[in-house]
Amino acid sequence: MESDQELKLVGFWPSPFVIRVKWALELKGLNYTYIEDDIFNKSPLLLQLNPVQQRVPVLVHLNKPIPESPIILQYIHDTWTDHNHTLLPSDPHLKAHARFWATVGDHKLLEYAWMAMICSKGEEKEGYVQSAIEVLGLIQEELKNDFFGGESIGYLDLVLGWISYWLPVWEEVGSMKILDEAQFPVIYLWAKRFMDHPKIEAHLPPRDQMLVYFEKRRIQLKLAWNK
Ligand SMILES: N[C@@H](CCC(=O)N[C@@H](CS)C(=O)NCC(=O)O)C(=O)O
Repeated sequence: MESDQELKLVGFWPSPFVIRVKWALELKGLNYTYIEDDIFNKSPLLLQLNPVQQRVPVLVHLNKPIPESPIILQYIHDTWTDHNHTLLPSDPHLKAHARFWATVGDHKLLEYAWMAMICSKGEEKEGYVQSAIEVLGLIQEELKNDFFGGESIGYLDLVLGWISYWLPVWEEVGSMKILDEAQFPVIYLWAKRFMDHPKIEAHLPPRDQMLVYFEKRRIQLKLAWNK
């Protein structure tokens, strides 16, 4: 077990990027200190730890900061090799494959779903929704077992995990549907399975607070971006 001094996570409660790191640390059974930051009023600590991007999450291990959630997950996988929960496969091709789909998830699905939530202009919004649905279809084809990681939750499950809890909130806030149970039964069941894992569900922010937060963000960004 790591002591509190050795492992810290700087985060922001509604972030879909921070939660994946929390989940990884919990699955690995690592002891860490969570430090809540405010991305609208960033602390000197965050600016010092991640001066280039000034974003959360940042993991601090033995006083060394590691930013960017996919990089942090990789770091956790590489560093705590003796812990029983493996995040990435050892085969280089399978590893590259998981990283590729994680990139698709973040740079396409998450981006489209986020823009669809913010956008209120009919045609433009529909375009983002359709793009998200298309990518979700491709991601669904990649699921061959209970989890993307095989029998247990792995790196790609953690990166895509926001689909199970954040996406339904974004759908409600944005009055839209992306993850339709009838259209995506496999992903729908995966999302339920993922959420039912005790280490996953124990660390979710309250849904009612998420709805309030993302509705506020939707209105702010819609005005700022003229969407
Ligand atoms: N690609 C990054 C994204 C991190 C990110 O966008 N974090 C947001 C919170 S959800 C943030 O810190 N935003 C502050 C800013 O951009 O100034 C990751 O996966 O860690």
